Amino acid sequence: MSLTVVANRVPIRRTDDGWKASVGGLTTALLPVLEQQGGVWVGMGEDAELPDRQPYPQDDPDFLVRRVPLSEEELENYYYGMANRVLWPVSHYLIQHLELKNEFIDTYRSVNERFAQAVLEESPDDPGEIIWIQDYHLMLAPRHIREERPDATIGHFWHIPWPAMEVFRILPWSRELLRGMLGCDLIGFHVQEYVDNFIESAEVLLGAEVTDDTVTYDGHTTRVEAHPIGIDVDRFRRMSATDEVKEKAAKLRDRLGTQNIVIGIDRLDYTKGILSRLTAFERFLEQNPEYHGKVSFYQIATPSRTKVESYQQLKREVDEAVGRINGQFARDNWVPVNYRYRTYTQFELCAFYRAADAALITPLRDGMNVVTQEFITATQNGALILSELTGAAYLLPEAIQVNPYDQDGLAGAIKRALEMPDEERRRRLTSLKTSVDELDVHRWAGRFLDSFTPPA
Ligand code: GDG
Repeated sequence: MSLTVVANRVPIRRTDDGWKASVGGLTTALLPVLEQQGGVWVGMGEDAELPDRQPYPQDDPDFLVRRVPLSEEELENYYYGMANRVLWPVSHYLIQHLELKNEFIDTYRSVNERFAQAVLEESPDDPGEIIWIQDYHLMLAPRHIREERPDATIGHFWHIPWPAMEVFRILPWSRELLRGMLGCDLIGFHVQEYVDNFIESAEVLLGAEVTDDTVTYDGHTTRVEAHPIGIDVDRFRRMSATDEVKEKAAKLRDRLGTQNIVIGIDRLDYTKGILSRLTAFERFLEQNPEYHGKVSFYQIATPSRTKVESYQQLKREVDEAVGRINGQFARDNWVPVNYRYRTYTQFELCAFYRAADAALITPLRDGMNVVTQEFITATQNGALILSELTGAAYLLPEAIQVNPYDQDGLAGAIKRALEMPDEERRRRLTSLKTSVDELDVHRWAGRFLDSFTPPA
């Protein structure tokens, strides 16, 4: 058996030292499988100079990288349009950011067809071959592949929430998109809530025949299962125990100079709840003057989708909120909110995780949220405040769970985290670490792939 992975992005990038595998959960999980079994990874080509076909590693190739070259206009409509301005906001229930344009879906259709074509060209037509498609960029590709290759084994993993049927049906193309997905044999989501929402969408919108874990439509049955994703636990554990990370963490604590540090780490995205987190921290400071000068909030926001207007506006609003809070509360040597709009290395992120007394992870919606798992793995005694509207919340009951829209609740949770008795902190963290170990991303990939052949 070999594997064909199909994802929006290819798993390698050019560095000063030549081509390297990118760092990220998906790549970490799937490259070892490709290295062992061989296969191909199909992803978009954003740069016309790069070859369509690139064996990797160059010297002694394990697998093939196949690019689907996209023009700037295609990238604009398929990626920045349909993926980021339509499917992303709808799936996160944030429909005020939805922009429906015909050119988005038209290009999405043709790009999905081209991805399917590349799969058909590169993926061997063997009975043992598994074609594994990733995420919301590629909803229509499974059906195209199925039409050409009725016996293919096709899976899809959806990394974001699948919304309630009533929300998904807002999309004028909801039925077409569902039909596209139902070309698969197996569809994976992080948690049962999304599985149930998907099955209900297929039942109501397509009149498909369903059970608790299958959808039968047009003579083909698709299994739908929860497969929660994890992180590369060993890697994060090892990184956070290095002298480099320990020194960076100690320096950060010295520099901030407060007894308590609370951190937030996210892509700058309106789903992550950064603004409401900032106003909750402001409320915490208003309500708890005894903490003035004693707590620092450190928010890292990594630039993301900067071409999209909603993201530009969010950046302005976050800048403004940080200015307002610091303007009101900062004094002498104390800056209550430290805000960084930039990208860090994973080592640097580990130092932040290790330096923090508490992490404030409060998305308005999030498929899983793996920053949570990175923090749990790296911290030695930190407390976790986690939005109940994340996939992670289902798996981590020992976190302090909050409704991210409830400002008083969030402010109270910050106080509770900072004042949590040591014994309770330790007990919760031990249990959280056990859950995160269990979710490990290598196991996730193994479980998904094993699920194609369920025990008889
Ligand atoms: C989607 C779903 C689901 C962040 N800043 C930097 C940096 N990061 C890394 C984090 C973490 C990752 O990015 C973000 O992961 P999330 O899970 O928070 O979110 P999404 O990007 O929205 O991903 C999500 C995920 O897919 C997996 O299925 O959990 O729900 O939305 O790993 O560490 N990494 C580096 N520098 C940064 O500045 N190196």
